[in-house]
Amino acid sequence: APRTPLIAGNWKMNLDHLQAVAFVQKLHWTLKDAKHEDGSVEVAVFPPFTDLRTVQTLLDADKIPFALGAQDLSAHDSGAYTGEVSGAFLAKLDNRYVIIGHSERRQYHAESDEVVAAKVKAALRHGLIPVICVGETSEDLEKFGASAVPVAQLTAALAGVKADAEIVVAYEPVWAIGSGQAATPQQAQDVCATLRGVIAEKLGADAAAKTRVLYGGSVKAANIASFMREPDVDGALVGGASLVVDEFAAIIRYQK
Ligand code: G2H
Repeated sequence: APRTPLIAGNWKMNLDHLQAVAFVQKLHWTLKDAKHEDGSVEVAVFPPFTDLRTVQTLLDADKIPFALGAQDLSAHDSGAYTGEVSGAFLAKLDNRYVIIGHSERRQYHAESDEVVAAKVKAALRHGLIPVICVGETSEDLEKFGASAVPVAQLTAALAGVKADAEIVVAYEPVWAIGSGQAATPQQAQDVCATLRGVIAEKLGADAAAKTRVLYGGSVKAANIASFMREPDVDGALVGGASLVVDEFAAIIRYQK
């Protein structure tokens, strides 16, 4: 397969830096000899900002093959932006990824498509791979169907992005987030394929073939394989189930 599957754990506002150490060590021991060790699946964890330094030190010291990512970043590089975190700081801490435009940021922090687009550019400026989250609410789904809102959000987020930029896209229907009610594999496939079409249109066929498109929303060990069997689903962005060592390890060990 041309695209290495990505299993990403979005911790949201859970696990402080001491709990993070215990969690990452336990996950690593649990996964000994798992396929992520041979590079056939990439694993990434997205802890809160205050954990990043500690987790980076642990991954580095114990040669743990998880990629590190942040849950957000500032659209600005430095300056008078109280409470914000620059992509430059994240890059210095060996972050590979940064989640941008998660529905919880859009909902609770009023992040517009314009803010998301500015953050995508900031991430790329600092050599970070943006994990661009898009998805429709249940009202959107009723009014416009599944793809219209995700397509509009991704189109806006890709404004000004160059064809050779590495990005990841995550389709997270808002009605499936933390609800226990995941999309069906067919629903995920349909929207992920449509989003790949947007990438092709905006960044070209090469980028569309290379870019990982993830599904997110109530992914767990019991349903991961059904999503991974779909040709346009290249991995998962996992919330709640990424906080339970055995559950997240089982997701990483999925068999198609
Ligand atoms: C969607 C997902 C992770 P959960 O937000 O980003 O969370 O798996 O808890 O639905």
